[in-house]
Amino acid sequence: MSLRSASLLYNSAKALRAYQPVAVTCKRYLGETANTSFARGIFLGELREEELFPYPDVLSAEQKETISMMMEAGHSFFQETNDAAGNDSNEKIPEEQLDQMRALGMYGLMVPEEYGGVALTNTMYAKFGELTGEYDLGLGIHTGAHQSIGYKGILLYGNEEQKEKYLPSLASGDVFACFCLTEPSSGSDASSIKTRAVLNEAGTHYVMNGAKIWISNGGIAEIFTVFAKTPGIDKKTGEPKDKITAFIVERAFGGVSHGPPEKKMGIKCSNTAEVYFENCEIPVENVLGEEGGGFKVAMNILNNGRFGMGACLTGTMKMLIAKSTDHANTRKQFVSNLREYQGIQQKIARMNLLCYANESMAYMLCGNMDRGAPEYQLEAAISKIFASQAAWDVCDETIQILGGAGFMKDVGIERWMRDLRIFRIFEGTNDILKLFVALNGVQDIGKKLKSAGTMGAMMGLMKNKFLPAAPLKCNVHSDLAPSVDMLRGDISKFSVSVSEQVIKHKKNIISQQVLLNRVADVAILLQSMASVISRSNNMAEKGDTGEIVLANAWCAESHQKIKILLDEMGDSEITKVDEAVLAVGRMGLDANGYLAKSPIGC
Ligand code: MYA
Repeated sequence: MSLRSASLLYNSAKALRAYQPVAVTCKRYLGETANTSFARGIFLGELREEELFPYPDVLSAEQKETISMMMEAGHSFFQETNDAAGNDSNEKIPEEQLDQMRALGMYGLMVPEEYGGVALTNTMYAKFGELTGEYDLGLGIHTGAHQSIGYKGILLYGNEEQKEKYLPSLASGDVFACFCLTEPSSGSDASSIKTRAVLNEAGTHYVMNGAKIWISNGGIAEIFTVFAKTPGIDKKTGEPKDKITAFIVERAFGGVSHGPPEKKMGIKCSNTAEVYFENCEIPVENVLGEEGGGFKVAMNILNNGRFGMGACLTGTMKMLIAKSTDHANTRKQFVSNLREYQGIQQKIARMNLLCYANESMAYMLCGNMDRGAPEYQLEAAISKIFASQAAWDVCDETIQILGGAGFMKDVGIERWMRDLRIFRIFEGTNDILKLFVALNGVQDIGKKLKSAGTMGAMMGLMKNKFLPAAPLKCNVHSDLAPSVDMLRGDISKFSVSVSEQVIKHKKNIISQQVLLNRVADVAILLQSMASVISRSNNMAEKGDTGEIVLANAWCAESHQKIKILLDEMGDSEITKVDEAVLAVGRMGLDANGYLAKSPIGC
């Protein structure tokens, strides 16, 4: 790492202190507390354009300059010092390199200046996160597990004493943090954790016992954000009932130990380990947030951190696209370079569109967080689902375009594929997050239908069936009009179709996972259409209409997919097909493996 780069980053951190971080306010959010989310609006047939326009442009000129300098320093670090392939094969980041990262301020990117951090906004952090995505996902998980979730709880919920005590050493990277939620019997079902903490008789300490698994940084952390059950009383029944509480636990408290580093498919240089708590005594002042309020603390840390994945994987996708175009532009097969063939052009188009939609959603999310959006949990889940799937698809196509070369270890794409696989699983599996998105929307529809009464609801649905969501009040570039019309029409049809399913299935809709997956898929596509329209319009307003072609292509393709998904939702023939497929699944489970006999009789 060159000193030049290091000083650049120091200077940029200094420059940043000259002005307010998150200086952006957005009037429309002031005083509002609930349900201002665009994604929630679409379930109700509303196109909440005040949540959509203008596309967040939240960085001041100085902040843009600062982040550019930091990116330059970061590129130098990754190109000159970091050895991603070496980190992968050694399953470790060398100590000297960790020191360089400390010196660069990479462990305290969003920590306020008074606690020794670089005080980046969400959007600035996202942009810097693109770098780790471009160069080394394993290293990104090490730093991300530390600051995106490891000590995020202290930033979001910590009181002044907790912040003063813990943030400086975490921001400097002198000590590492981790996020301890998952347990052997509690993965997606996060509220079923068994780790328990009980107040001692003196009322001074909680005594914690339990085990956590697959904890990123678990073997190297000194500070643990731990979720454990604590005894409480059910407010409704007055009966005893355990509730989840969040704790800041220091390894130094004693009674904390960890297992060996897990052997993993990818992100190998990041440490993953089991963590055990055995009569670990935690002072009462180390409760994070309210006693019994830990589930919401956990969920909100995850919500708050999820934009990082969308940003980070934007960096990955851009890098993979560049490798693909480079190969397609230079590799000759048959009569011409690969670039001349439609099959390749289609792949390059799809990769670009996926990256564009992902980037648009990720920066819409963190930009809205920066301007004070009170609610973004669905957008965060959607961004995480989309980013992890899109990056996987882009990587898969990169390997396909490179052909045999893509499969060779030395060419280096296989590492990306191994690293990317976990992104669809951790930070909430895409499967569980899809259900989360769909069920939240369905719940809102249920409430609306209830308040309208059955007759009123039916009449409303009949009326809305043929009406697109209201025309936009704000001016959108005329070339985007077809996309806006598709979005308006699709939101309306989506809301009506899901409402019909809510009426049909009533409470039983919770178990209709095939249906709910379709609902989530449409919601994700609608969020992506809205984001690319807003972003390309923002560029057009600045005189650059070049991205409209991307937005229109994405919207046209998404519109086609939505049409199919909505048709499937209401079609009784498709329902029969679904049932037949599910029956095969159940038979497979009963057979405990493959169902059929050998076709050759042996
Ligand atoms: S960490 C492990 C990640 N684990 C998970 O994500 C667990 C997934 N499970 C869940 O999220 C929950 O259990 C689900 C709910 C969603 C299934 N926001 O009855 P409920 C409220 C706000 O539905 P359940 C890892 O992998 C809900 O409204 N509130 O609950 C690290 C309700 O409230 P109320 C929420 O059925 C990997 C209450 O909770 C949310 O039990 C390392 C109960 O709800 C929410 N989201 O299950 C990654 N959900 O009672 C490194 C629920 O008031 C990262 N609620 O009605 C690095 C990234 C790279 C960045 C790099 C940049 C540099």
